[in-house]
Amino acid sequence: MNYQEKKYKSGFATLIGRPNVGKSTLMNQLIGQKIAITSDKPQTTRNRIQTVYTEEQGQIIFLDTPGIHQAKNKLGQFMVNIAERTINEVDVILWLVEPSTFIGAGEQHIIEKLNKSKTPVILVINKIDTVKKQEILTFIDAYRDKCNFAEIVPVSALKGENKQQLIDVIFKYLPNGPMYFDEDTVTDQPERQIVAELIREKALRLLSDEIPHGIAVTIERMKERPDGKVIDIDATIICERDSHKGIIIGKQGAMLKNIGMKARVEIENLLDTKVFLQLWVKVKKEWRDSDFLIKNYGYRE
Ligand code: GDP
Ligand code: K
Ligand code: MG
Repeated sequence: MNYQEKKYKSGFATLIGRPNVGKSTLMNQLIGQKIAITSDKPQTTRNRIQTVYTEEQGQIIFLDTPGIHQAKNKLGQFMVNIAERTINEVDVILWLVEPSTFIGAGEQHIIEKLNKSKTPVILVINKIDTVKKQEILTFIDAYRDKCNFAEIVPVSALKGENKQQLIDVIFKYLPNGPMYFDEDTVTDQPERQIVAELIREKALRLLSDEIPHGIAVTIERMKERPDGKVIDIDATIICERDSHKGIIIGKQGAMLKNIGMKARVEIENLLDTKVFLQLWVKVKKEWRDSDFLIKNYGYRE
């Protein structure tokens, strides 16, 4: 196909914003598939995750990043670096904000970064399902002058409200270009990585607040049985303290069993086959301050 003649458009769009504003939820909604895990805990997303949206008018490659926040350790610094670096590498930036007129230090920090960059910025006011319709204009007014926004689009990532409108707006800022990926490609994340992430998501969602920041998940084995009907998966949840290990396992193993059950359902969906999942828990003190262990647990740039 000659893409110049056909006016095919393609390019990169990055999602940025404070932790928990709904970046991963929005990306999953836009591509129509759950690739990035989500939860109500900050620092759920640790890697840069690339997904591909393909339709007749073109192809959008989305980059979901960890939120921009104050780093407290090496893992945190690694995450912030990823988020900040992508700003200048893409064709368009989607800056997600909460539906609020309050612009705090976190937003101010992002505004400074954006004003230094030449990339067009679409302000996405997310979670509009939580506010009254007539309030939306006041949020737009609060933000309008903060940056030279290319567009402002209110959406609900959770409900999919204004999804197509946002897609069309993104295409306006993409150059003519080739189809970079074939239409079956959805993500650059290896299956093993998504499986590990789905387990981490269930742990994040089920455990109390202080533990989730300190966990990682590794896959030791992922193997199809000879009959081709079941995949056996052995995975380990890494935590930082002995006391955390006890909580993750739970009374008579109840918590670990629940994490495993919920993760298995989604892994079976992803792999489209039956899964036998076995989970272990291991303590590695202060792994988040070790470059070696951060890499070892799958966080690579
Ligand atoms: P991220 O840290 O920016 O990637 O945020 P997540 O995608 O992990 O979402 C954080 C929390 O906000 C989750 O509990 C989501 O279910 C919730 N959330 C995301 N988008 C919406 C939305 O449009 N409406 C509502 N009500 N909740 C949302
Ligand atoms: K989150
Ligand atoms: Mg996220």
